[in-house]
Amino acid sequence: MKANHHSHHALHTFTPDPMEAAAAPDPSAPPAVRIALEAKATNWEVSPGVTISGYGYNGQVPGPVIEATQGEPIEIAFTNNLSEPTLIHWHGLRVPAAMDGTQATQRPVAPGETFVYRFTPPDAGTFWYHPHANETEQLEKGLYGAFIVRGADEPVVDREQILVFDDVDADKQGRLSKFGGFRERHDGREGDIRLINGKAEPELTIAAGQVERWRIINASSARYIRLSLGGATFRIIGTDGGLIEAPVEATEVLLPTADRVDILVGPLEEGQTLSIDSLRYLRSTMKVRGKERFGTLKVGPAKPSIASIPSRLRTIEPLAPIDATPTRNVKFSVGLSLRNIIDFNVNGETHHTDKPVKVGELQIWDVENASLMDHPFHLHGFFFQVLSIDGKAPAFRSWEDVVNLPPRTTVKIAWIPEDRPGKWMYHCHILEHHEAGMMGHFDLVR
Ligand SMILES: [Cu+2]
Repeated sequence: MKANHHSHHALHTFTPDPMEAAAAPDPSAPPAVRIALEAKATNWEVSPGVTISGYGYNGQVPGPVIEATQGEPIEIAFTNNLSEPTLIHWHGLRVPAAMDGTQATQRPVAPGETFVYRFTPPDAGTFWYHPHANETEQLEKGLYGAFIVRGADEPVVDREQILVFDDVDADKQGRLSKFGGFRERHDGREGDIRLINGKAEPELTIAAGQVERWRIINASSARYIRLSLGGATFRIIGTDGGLIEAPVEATEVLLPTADRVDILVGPLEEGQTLSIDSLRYLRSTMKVRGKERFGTLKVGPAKPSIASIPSRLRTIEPLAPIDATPTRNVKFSVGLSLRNIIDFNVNGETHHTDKPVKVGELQIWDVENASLMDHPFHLHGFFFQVLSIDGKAPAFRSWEDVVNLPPRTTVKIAWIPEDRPGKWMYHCHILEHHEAGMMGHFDLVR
């Protein structure tokens, strides 16, 4: 069927935005991939006998993996069968503003309503989707899923695994702890049930001698994953915005909340058992966490390998020199207040309204963390390059939509606002900090 023969307009219950015309499929484009997604109450078994009464997309946690092809239109008919409003943000995808799925760009989808998201993913990479309404509760209850976009020229591996990390704060029966205590508002919500793909500390397998691509997503509300595979060396090949220029060997990698990384695992030797851990990471929380296990990797009998990893994966042209003069300063801070006890601010205010950005004008932002805690900075809808962290270049060049802001540190980023005008935002991706106001809105104007 041709893309212009869609009959899905009848499902459109949201008053069309003028922006939406820009998002309509090109009639000459190939047929869209069509997906139906439903949010509903879901009983989610994290381990035998421990079931969380939460939410799921299509009755599962994580939601179904959405697979798309770079440059091919996709259409997602989303139905809300929860008892509360929700909407879906396509995290990391460079979509038109009207499709970004925030309350700045659309009215939340009310219970019983359907909204059709349409866009064409321009980049190959590992992305994810999650609500952008009452998100502290909706994500914790299980609303999140992987969104994979495949390019034409990907490294050849023996097998791919998608690993979505999360943690849940619930008791031994799976009853979710009460939301919103002081520690939770300060630290963000962390839990002692540690999950990969919705299961507590699962056992994964790999064949000896083979090389797998693991696409890893940190979907937790607040927890930082300092990933280690029992000290084994792996190769980083991609970050938020797809492949990096060349594989980078590592024994650990830090994923703040919402971050992604693609790694090559293997070749390993038969009989090895590796612990999939998050190493001790201090981000100035009230509760300190040491090394904790998320899963186990068992190496099975050897199988032949067809893996072929080029030494050069991609070219990423630098957008600006390391010492480029900032065009804007964005300051994250935490302060005490009479009203909220603790305020999470951007440029001195909660839910900051920032100056407009003009299409095509190179943005150089000094993003300063003036507080004593880490915050993961997330920019909606655009990739940026990290030019420097307190004046020092990062270990390798990459495209990102999340970068950690360590305490008392300034991260200089560069990005190009392409011609996708509308309402955009950036925020701390510790969900409780975002909810408390650590965010900025801005208009992208022509
Ligand atoms: Cu934060």
